[in-house]
Amino acid sequence: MREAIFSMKMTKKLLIANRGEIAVRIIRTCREMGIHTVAVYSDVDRLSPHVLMAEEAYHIGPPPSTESYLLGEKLIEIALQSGCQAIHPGYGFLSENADFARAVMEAGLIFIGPRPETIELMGSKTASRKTMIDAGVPVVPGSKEAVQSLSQAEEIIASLGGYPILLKAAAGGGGKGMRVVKTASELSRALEAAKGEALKAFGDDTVYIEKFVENPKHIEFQILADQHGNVIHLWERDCSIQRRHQKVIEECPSKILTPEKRMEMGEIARKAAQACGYVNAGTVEFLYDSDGSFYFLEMNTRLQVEHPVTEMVMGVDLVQLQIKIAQNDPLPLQQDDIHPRGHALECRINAEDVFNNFVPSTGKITNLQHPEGPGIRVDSGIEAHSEITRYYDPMFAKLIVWAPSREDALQKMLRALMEFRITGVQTTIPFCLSVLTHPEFRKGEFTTRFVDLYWDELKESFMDEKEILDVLAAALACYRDTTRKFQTTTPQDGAAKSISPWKLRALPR
Ligand code: MV4
Repeated sequence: MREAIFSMKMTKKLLIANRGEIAVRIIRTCREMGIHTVAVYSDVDRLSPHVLMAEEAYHIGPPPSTESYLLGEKLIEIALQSGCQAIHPGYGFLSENADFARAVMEAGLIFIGPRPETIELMGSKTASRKTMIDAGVPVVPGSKEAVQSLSQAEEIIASLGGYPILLKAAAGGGGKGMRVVKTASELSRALEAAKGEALKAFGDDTVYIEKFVENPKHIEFQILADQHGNVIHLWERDCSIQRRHQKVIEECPSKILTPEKRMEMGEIARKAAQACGYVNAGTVEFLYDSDGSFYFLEMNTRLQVEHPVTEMVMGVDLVQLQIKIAQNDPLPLQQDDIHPRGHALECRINAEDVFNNFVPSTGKITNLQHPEGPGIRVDSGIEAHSEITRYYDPMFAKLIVWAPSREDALQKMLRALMEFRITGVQTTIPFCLSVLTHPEFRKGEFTTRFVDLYWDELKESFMDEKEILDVLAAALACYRDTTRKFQTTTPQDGAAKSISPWKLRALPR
């Protein structure tokens, strides 16, 4: 009887309002669930893997996302016309847009994510802080309301026990509109600057004050909540390794949490989800201070880039669970069913030139070989001959490894990164290698300041490779010159033979 009721709401066809690796990731689960997929694509994505893998695909517009992947109404129309029951937004683009979620529902479709009201509430830092305080979830000590004036700010700071403090945009997130203030003399200018930046970034100049936590770790808890009141957590991910507010390496579990602390934080994360009537998959972010205190930072109302490390250690498919929850199935797992096993690491692979200040690197992928073997997973949105353009996020793939222990996972990740062959664009693989081999990372003793703190050492380590690459490039240029000289008599033949693919394969990246 239960089966009969739930099968009425079975998702048979689903539109993926996204591109790249996450669109491919979602399509894979849909195939396993027998759900037909509808992809959408911009001009430059016409031949992308997510388009080739989906059962159907529709062109939506020119490359800029404002004219393609962000056109909510158009995506809804395509979903309706192609007979979809649901839309999966992935991450980024429209995934945390409450108006889009509402429009999807009003069109009679299922939005695979939380309720629009939850997205809205969590979009406001001041409103979400208030909700958490009322629910007994610890937040960083700070102002309850927006800061109205300099004198009011001074009062609040005095009540917090003084400096350092952090000014944050109420509409913010991702570090925009954030200003550290270390002394009273800086306050006035910092307040103006933070307001200006907030207005520019979010169209809202509301800022508030938090005590500045100087050496925190970024620990986040994965949440799953169904429409029947069941809320569970799937333990934590440590995402402290970031560069300019972009995560670089994530891991599960965190090296430093004790079983007691992990349990305590997990229960608080559940409480946080319950406090906002959370449904579907979500993430509760905490700042974790060196003394063991922790504070709610924000809740991400979407599937996250780093979700695979949780999948590997918990043995679950989060996309499958998202779809089941959205079609009103009860959670097939209870808290007691979650048994973490082993250790997982994820490296984000970006098309960026680490030897040139991480500028985006674009171009055609000429040669691509993924690492393989036990415990290795590559979630990629590209293939050989794909073109990486300047229009979208530079992250084109993720390398995830699983092993019984952190030490084994580290060794496996090093091996896998060195096995990764990609030519045509520069990638952040050398940077990942320098982080993974750093003694403080290996010890697990790192905070969100890791990259800044050890920048010189990290740079020296990956620049070493640059020298080798330069020597190899010079050698290759010489080799080409030499071969060309001998090919002047038969140019047609010579062009094809100028360098053996076997020799190319032997080159690092
Ligand atoms: C903080 C903080 C220290 N103290 N809040 C950065 C992005 C935004 N979501 C919150 N962030 C921070 N908030 C207080 N009161 C330090 C950071 C922070 C950070 C947080 C998580 C991961 C990486 C970070 C890098 C720099 C600063």
